[in-house]
Amino acid sequence: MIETKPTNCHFCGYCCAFLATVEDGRVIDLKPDPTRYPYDERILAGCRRWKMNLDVLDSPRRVNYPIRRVGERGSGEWEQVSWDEAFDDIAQRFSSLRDQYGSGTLASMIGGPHASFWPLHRFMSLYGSPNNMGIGQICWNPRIWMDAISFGWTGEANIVYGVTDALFIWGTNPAQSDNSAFWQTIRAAGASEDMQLICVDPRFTQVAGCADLWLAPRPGTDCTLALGMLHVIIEEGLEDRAFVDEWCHGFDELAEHVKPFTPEYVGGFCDVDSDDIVRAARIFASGRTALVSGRGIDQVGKSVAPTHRAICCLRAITGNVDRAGTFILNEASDFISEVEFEMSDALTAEQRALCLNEGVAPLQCFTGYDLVREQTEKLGRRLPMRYMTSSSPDLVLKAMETGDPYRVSALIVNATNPLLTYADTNRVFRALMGLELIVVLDYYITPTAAIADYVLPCAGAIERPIFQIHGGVANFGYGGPAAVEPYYERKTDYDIFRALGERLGQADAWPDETLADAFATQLAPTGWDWSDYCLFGAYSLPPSEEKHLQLGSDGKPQGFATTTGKIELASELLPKLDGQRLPEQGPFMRLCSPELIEELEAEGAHHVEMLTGSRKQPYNASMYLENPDFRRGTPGPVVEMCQAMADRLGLAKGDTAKLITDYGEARFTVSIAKMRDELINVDYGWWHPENGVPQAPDFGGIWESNVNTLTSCKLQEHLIGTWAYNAIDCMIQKDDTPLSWDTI
Ligand SMILES: Nc1nc2c(c(=O)[nH]1)N[C@H]1C(S)=C(S)[C@@H](COP(=O)(O)OP(=O)(O)OC[C@H]3O[C@@H](n4cnc5c(=O)[nH]c(N)nc54)[C@H](O)[C@@H]3O)O[C@H]1N2
Ligand SMILES: Nc1nc2c(c(=O)[nH]1)N[C@H]1C(S)=C(S)[C@@H](COP(=O)(O)OP(=O)(O)OC[C@H]3O[C@@H](n4cnc5c(=O)[nH]c(N)nc54)[C@H](O)[C@@H]3O)O[C@H]1N2
Ligand code: SF4
Ligand SMILES: [Mo]
Repeated sequence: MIETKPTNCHFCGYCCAFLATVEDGRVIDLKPDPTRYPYDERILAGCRRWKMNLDVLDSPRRVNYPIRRVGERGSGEWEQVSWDEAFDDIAQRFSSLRDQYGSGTLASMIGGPHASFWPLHRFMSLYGSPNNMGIGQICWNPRIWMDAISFGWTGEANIVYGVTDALFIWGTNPAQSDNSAFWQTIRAAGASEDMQLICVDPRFTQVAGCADLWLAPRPGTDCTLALGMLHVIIEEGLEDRAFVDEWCHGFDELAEHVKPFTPEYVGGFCDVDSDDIVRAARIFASGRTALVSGRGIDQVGKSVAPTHRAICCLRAITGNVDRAGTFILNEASDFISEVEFEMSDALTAEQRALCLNEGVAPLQCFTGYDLVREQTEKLGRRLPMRYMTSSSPDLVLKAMETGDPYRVSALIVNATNPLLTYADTNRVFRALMGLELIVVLDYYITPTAAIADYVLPCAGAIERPIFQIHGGVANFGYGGPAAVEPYYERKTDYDIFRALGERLGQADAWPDETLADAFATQLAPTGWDWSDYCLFGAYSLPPSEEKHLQLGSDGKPQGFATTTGKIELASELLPKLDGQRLPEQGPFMRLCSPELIEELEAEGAHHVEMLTGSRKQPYNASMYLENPDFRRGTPGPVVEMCQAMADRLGLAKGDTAKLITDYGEARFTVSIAKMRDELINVDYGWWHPENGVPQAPDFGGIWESNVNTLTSCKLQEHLIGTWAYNAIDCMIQKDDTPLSWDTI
């Protein structure tokens, strides 16, 4: 029988609506569905991935049955086992390890937003372990934390034609990371007379190419740049006086704080023309301004939190908060929030105390969470807890390596490939190789799965329903149903954690039999039925403005959910956590010791500044590299630099360059790009999925051009515990050994 079923792609966060033609439980055709959200012709026109869906559904690389290691860890010897056997054995071992070492002994690793992570979090909360290692600390949390501390909650840029006067794209490159609808919006802004487009990026990105003003600061100096803009705005009296007087706390302190940040000083420190700083500041303050930031400022180490705080201050003193066309604070979700679904409150005080970040990263732990919660709850909101308390990999790896302060012996790896994407591959590899039990949930035997004890095959898009809620910090969710039952014996992540949970005495906490049932439960408070919702594809309400003016039960404007009820330019909360009231630039993370620099300079190497992982279509981190069409266009990983720098270093396009830090080395093909001088930009995520199942000794080629062999997760910033992937350094030298990428 042939049927047409609605479903969604999930090769990126858009989760575009599709119609699947299904014959006997198999998808035989897939096309965009213009009747449901999310559908946007511009998205599909810009997207090269969606056509892969059919291939990925039945790729010969997919794991279709649970498999268990039989040989040495990493030897590539596996046996197929039944689900019951896998669940029984894993649950029993998790249980005895907990008896032996305590409930903190199980850790988890998660990655980008490929799946709903709350089933994992629920399982871990009920198991009693706070030890989730998330990517969030360097990807999402810094902005969410600093927004919540400054404004009482977080929000989104609200870009509206005819309303927004200026759009700042700061440390993000949607042309490659989001190369569809949002990128089209930016291009249109660049072309429009009515909206000024300002790009802040050390590289001349496609966004820079269509911007009215491009600022290319020295990496990691953005906090100072923002303080310089605040200086100009305040010196020139461009602030929104009425808004500042009524709704901002600590303006005079801020004014005093930014006095030294003259355009001349800031221009020198950031290596930006001081006139451009003045221009950017005037544009920011001249009307309705929206700002979108990204990885470029989330991954610079010590200055991450202050950079976000300084941007909050820019928005606040110019009145660009909760007004159309600027930055709109999100509403609490009408559906059941992520935080309730992940059941973090199930952790006892004793289990919370196992959180390794306590006292080390005082915001990104339960102490910090509770302080912020006290504020956000004034207006009935709560941040997701497990993301915001997830532990620093530095500390969890240390507990794996040394048993200090207790032994972390087991690991769940859910939808991530940490041997490529976590910092310091050598260290991650060593720590994981020493564990007693590793369970990986993935579609494929990735290099990380290759060193697991169990690989559990997951159902992906098309085979599972989706309700994408972005951590539940907004009243917005979208997605749709599965078109087919999972192929072979694959299971959804939800089914896997429910089955494990049931075996560990958690049955009562998993009342919903399927993921679709759980989504129906989650959506129920909105009055929507899951199947009706699936016909439409989104739950959202139009954003409302100036919510601080809405009257509370006491008849007074509700204000902002902060200690003072106002936007806190000077934070009353951060000093309680040993943080600063006002944003201050921090030092840069260094990966090369003076000894390494001296030794390699003597051999002709050069010490340079480095960015890593700048996004490039059509790949995503360590995924989609096996697609032959993609590889024809982008055959291998590159290190980019400007022509002048290549000339100075005696390098030419196509040469091989070896990069070295204290942590390791990796080799890349040289490519020339327009960007700041004295700076290299290095690809990330590269391995050889096309070479068959990864196993020892090369694990799919992860020791050749894996930029994370150079990086470090050592704690940099002492609020959130961020580390750095940008604004770091490395040694570079020419290398004559051919790269394996050249041969495909
Ligand atoms: N040097 C450097 N390192 C970085 C970054 C950088 O810029 N530079 N960026 C960092 C950032 S921001 C991020 S988010 C991370 C990304 O890091 P990861 O999320 O680890 O990267 P991916 O390669 O996307 O790995 C996703 C894995 O999940 C699997 N997968 C996909 N969907 C599902 C699913 O639904 N269920 C399950 N169980 N598995 C699934 C895929 O097959 C793949 O193996 O990398 C971080 N690391
Ligand atoms: N194709 C593709 N798309 C992706 C992903 C992917 O792996 N591939 N990953 C997804 C994920 S997990 C994420 S988090 C998002 C990230 O999406 P984005 O935040 O847009 O990340 P990038 O595209 O790397 O853009 C970061 C920009 O910051 C600049 N930058 C680096 N250092 C600095 C600095 O110190 N200051 C300033 N001002 N700029 C700096 C870089 O040059 C780069 O252009 O992308 C998502 N989309
Ligand atoms: S990859 Fe992203 S943009 Fe492309 S179809 Fe899939 S969900 Fe949409
Ligand atoms: Mo990310």
